[in-house]
Amino acid sequence: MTEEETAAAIARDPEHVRHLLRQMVRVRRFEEACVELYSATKIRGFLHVYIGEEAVATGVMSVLAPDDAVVATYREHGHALLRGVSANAIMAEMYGHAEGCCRGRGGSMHLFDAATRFYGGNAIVAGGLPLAVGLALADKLSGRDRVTVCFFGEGAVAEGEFHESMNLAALWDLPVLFCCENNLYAMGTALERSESQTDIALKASGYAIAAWAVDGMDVLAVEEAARRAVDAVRAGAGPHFLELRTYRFRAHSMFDPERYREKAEVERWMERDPIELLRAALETQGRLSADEWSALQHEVEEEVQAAIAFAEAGTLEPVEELTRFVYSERTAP
Ligand SMILES: Cc1ncc(C[n+]2csc(CCOP(=O)(O)OP(=O)(O)O)c2C)c(N)n1
Ligand SMILES: [Mg+2]
Repeated sequence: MTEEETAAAIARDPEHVRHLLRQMVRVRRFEEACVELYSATKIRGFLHVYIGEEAVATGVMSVLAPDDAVVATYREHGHALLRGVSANAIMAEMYGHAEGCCRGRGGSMHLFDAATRFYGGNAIVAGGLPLAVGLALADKLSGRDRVTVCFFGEGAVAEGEFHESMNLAALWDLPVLFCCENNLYAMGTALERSESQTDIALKASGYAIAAWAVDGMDVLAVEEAARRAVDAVRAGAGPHFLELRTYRFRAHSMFDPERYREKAEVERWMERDPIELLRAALETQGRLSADEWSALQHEVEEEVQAAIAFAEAGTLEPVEELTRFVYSERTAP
């Protein structure tokens, strides 16, 4: 967005824009704490953080209705939090504790919550796409007025599932919004080293899906694009596709020495930190005082610390229960 457009959006509803800032800070602080807890071996297994990409999930999630469905990847702690899964239930899940949103069976990569229609947490690259298409197909066949939003990385476009999902969503005219989080890298592979066509929105257009690219570091631009797309999907205009251009500031996971990109590149992107951009814009417009900013940070910190305390006080499932909820308890007649 231009400076004028940003100023106009802030003037229209400063309270809402502060809310978006708070949401991004919640995701950032929650994950910074996860990184510390991982180093302290409180959280085990894999951990992929979304730091730098917060504007994407925040802007999109802001325009969804409670009844809509969300499908995400293994980089999904923020998506779960923004969808309304409590920080307590997520942190306890990260600890593998029974009080977690999947009773400790999912962990970082498989957060799931039926109550908020949050369908994961999917560790398989592109694995969420056919799931989203199926959810949207079910809604269409049942005549339900709901939208399914599917987040996935640009690495997913190299998978057959991506192409099959695009084709069927378009062919069957399904109420699904695809959100490609294009952070330019799939683990250590740069997009231009794996794809002959790096314009991802164009790939979706090739399947006759309305698609466009958005500045994924600008939460107001993301929200505006998402509103336009979700409104169209809800109105029956078929699947839509957003390519959200973003960047992860941290390594792919906790096991990544980052030998595939230059520090200078990371630093250049960090100059467009989505949180700093919005905070600066609010301050320039006189809509965020120093006191309001520190109160916001303090409240977020309290939420995160309470979640850690909740997870610390959690319990492990008894060994006898380990296969419960993993396989169906119903036996064939
Ligand atoms: C089908 C499949 N192949 C390989 C992997 C290993 N893997 C995990 S993450 C990843 C990179 C995915 O990159 P992208 O889709 O761009 O998402 P990002 O991590 O950048 O958010 C790969 C190859 C996997 N999980 N699933
Ligand atoms: Mg990527």
